[in-house]
Amino acid sequence: MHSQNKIDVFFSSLSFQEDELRNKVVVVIDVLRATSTIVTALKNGAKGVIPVEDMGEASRISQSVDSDNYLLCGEKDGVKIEGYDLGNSPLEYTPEVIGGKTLIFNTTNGTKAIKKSLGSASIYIASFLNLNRVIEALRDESHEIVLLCAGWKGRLALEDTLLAGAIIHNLCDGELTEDALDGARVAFGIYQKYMDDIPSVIKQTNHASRLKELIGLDDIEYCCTTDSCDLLPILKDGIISI
Ligand code: 3SL
Repeated sequence: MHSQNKIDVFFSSLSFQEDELRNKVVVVIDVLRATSTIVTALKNGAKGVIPVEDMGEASRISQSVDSDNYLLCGEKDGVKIEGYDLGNSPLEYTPEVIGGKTLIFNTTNGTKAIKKSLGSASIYIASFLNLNRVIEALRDESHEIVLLCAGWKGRLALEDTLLAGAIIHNLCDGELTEDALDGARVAFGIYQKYMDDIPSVIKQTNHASRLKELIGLDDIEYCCTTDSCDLLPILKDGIISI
């Protein structure tokens, strides 16, 4: 089992400096919805996902590639960006639509968190959908681990904290040691409080309420499904793939 004092949790992309990630393995978490969408896209046959910082970077890349093989995807404040092929609903990313394509992916918080992790040793993409696979990969990890919750515009997001807590809870077999870091203790404690009722707690989070107004409940229910995707997306050379 990985030593718990080497696991930290950052609760938003604004709560750390890039150089704090050097030589660490970063697990990026954006349950609603960016990392759930990335995991789904790769499960359904996307060739790769290029995370971008903003609309400028997305349009620069899309202008330099063959449009038959690439799709421009993402959202701003939960809504598909005008002119993009797809938004950020994982349910849109079916094999028929994205099979064999490389996705240029631009989201409000999730892809920014990934981009901010570029100086780390490795970057893994986590969601409830691939929870078990992420845990397996971390069990033998020799680097220090940072669970990076994308949050929402610099604020904590409870659904991300719950997934960070679930990862820690599994890695330590339900027993946190006394020397665990503060971030790990907080995520672990919140997960322990709600662990028997994760989907209903997530449906009541701030971001779920925003999404419910915009698109209903389907995406939220889907993103709470545990272990439906047995894969570990990893970022290498600017592209996330499996
Ligand atoms: O912030 C993000 O990266 C998105 O996942 C937010 S949303 O769920 O598309 O609103």
